[in-house]
Amino acid sequence: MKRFKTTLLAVAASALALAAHATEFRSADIHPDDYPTVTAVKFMGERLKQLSGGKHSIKVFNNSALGNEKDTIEQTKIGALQMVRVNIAPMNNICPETQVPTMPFLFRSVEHMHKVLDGPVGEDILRSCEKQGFIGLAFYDSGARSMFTAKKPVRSFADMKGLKVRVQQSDLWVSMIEAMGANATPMPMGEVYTGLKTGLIDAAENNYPTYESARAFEVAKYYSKTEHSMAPEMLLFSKRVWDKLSPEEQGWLRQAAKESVPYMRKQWAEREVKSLATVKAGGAEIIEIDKKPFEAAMKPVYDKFITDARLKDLVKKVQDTQ
Ligand code: GTR
Repeated sequence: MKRFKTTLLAVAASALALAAHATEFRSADIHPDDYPTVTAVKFMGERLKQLSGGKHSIKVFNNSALGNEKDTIEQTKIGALQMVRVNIAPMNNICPETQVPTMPFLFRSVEHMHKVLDGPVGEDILRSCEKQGFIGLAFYDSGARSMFTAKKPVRSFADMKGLKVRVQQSDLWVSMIEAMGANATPMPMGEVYTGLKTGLIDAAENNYPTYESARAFEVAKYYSKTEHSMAPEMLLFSKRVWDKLSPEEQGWLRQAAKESVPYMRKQWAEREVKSLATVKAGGAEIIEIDKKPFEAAMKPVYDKFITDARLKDLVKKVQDTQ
């Protein structure tokens, strides 16, 4: 009997030890269940489970369940949250190097963007957020962002004048919109639909999948293809939590994140096509627009934000990437 009890105790103790080490990392996202950023992090979680022999997994809290992007970035920094998927824009004020891939009209094509972000410049930018408390695990696609308006269509650069445009919470983004002659109002994505509907804002800008999934096309049916920025998405891990993990565990996380990138890109390409069809069927008017005056107006933005030698060098490296 005594021996049986001892064995039971030993089993219970080892189960407890296992439980203490098995971790379900929590990751935040603002998007709905079927959005490519959400499905990609779920895929990463599956790979992590396999690589760690069932020890680690990821639970995605999407639909802004844990707050807007700015809030969840803060939670990740203090380690209350282990991981977050956000656009690069709300990192602009925190980690200056993230301004580079956000810059207007910097990437010439999706291929150019992939080449830069998959190479040493991308690595450098991911690593640059470490001193601010974030381990940059990966970049995800976010297509090109364009302007959409509720009442009056933007058919030329001059039509931007005086428009109240919602922007992401980034000084660089405010400046970009002001350089277009409009007024910028920073606010979380979750407030855009109501803002457009009530007339608090006249316009916002985003890629097709978010224009579609946020139902913005229902309240702002003019989508003008300015394609002014290809600011990518970022996958960030809390450095506070990271530093407590073993090199082996860190390796699993890095590998699983890396493997989720091609998965995400495939989902993204498909979603862009699907979203465009959905918004068109929903009554959106897709407007072709001369992008040259927009591009020409961006010089003051570069002068204001790409100020030191390091940022200038990174921009040059992007431009020189063939
Ligand atoms: C989306 C992006 C989100 C968020 C949103 C926004 O394209 O995926 O992370 O940044 O835009 O405009 O706030």
